[in-house]
Amino acid sequence: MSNNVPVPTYESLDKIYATEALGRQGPRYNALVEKFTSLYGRKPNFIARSPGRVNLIGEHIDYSGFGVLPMAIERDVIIAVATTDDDSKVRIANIDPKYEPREFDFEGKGTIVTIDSTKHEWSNYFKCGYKGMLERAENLEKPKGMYLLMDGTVPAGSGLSSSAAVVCTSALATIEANKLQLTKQELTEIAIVAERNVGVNSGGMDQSASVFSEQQYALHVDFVPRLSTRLVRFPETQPPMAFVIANTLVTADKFVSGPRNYNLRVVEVKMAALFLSRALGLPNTDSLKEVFDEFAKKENLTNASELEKYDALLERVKTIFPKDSSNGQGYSLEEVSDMTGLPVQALKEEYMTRFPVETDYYRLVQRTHHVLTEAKRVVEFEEVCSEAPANTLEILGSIMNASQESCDKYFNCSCPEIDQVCEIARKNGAYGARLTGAGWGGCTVMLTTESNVPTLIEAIKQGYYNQKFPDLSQEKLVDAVLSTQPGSGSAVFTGF
Ligand code: NG1
Ligand code: MG
Repeated sequence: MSNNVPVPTYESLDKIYATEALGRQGPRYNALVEKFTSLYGRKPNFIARSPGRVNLIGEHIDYSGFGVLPMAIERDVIIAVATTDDDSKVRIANIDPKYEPREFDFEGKGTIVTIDSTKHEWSNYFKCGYKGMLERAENLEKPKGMYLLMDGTVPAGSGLSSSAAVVCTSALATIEANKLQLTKQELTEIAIVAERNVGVNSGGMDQSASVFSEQQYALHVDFVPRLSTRLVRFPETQPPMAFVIANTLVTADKFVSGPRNYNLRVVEVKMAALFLSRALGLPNTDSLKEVFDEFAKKENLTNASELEKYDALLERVKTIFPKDSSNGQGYSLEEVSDMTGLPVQALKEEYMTRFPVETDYYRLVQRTHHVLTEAKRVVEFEEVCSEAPANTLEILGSIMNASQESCDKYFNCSCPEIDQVCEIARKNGAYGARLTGAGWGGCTVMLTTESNVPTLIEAIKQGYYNQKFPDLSQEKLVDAVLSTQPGSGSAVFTGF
């Protein structure tokens, strides 16, 4: 990958407008404008765009407050928008007929719009961005009416963050339609909180990657003390490196299975932090990042390297957890209550009411181990990127493989199909292979060389798709394995 692109410093949305030519995406935009015009009998005023992302390293640690390293992909959501002063209605249609057109009204300043998170409904994701933005625009008496047509190319439920791409695009469309003054930082922070309205207690990695990414770079995202991002250069390797994404085509819908997987993990890591802050004599917190920071302070490690701090805490937590009564399956809620000093009822109210969970045991030891080692791997990965030693590909690959193993063993967010694709990849020239995104299905990301991309893709077709999905159409197959370049973030296109 070439890395001679200047580092842009966008500060406000005034500068978000895309200046680059649309290149090979041009025909898609033209088709969207044409369909829009025939559907609504008017031309769009602008098109808002936000991409999906692939996470290179740092899985399931954003909601504990640790930094992550995703990059945007070319797949995205684009929404053509026309505004009207005649009403404050929103009419939204989708190029894909499987998503039926919807219409809703602005319900006034307090409510903005009702989102029924018990229903799995595509327009809810649009409503999230719309609602989040208008909640912020306190001075706006009456928002514009909107006509919208959406086209998305991020496969849903695949760990490439189609959801955040929709929410960020809808937030951006609402900003542009109502001429709101906001920075990228504010747009992202609002989109993060707004997406929780669909019922998933998500972290902030996806929205940050979608908004802030730049072509040719990975994006380091920090959440503490507040959201901040920096671009990370890929090392120039010999032979040149490339990433390939392969979708297992097992859809893991967090909306449906959240109480047993994603939302449960969020609760488990918070419980672990509550226990550790108490057991280590630190200020009371439910964030593992805060435990990490406070522990370093208490142990006088402020001058130690990040890696040394992780090692010290990892060593300490090895012996700090009590034995569980379930023979290694995890702690019962009563045991968690004893460990954290919070009554069962308080735990339920604080952590399981808005986002319900379903489980008998909470696996705090395993989750803590994953989060701390994974956060350490993010630091290691970036160090290797900046130092670019001779064996860069081997080291980055082994970090990715260690991440996969930890996701599987300690965070239990892999699945047999992911394991299988990773194994095929490693046997066919991938230095590293791991799940990306939430897991339990969805996509894998693999590190290989540019020249090995065709061989790797062919091996996955033969060894995985042809075996598991023999009837898959050529079109779907092309869609399932993608070689991708780091893409650019959110933008608004005008001039139609
Ligand atoms: P996916 O499922 O890929 O959109 C989710 C979360 C992220 C992060 C990853 C795991 C949402 C919107 N995103 O990503 O914040 O926690 O899982 O690293 O839920
Ligand atoms: Mg998502």
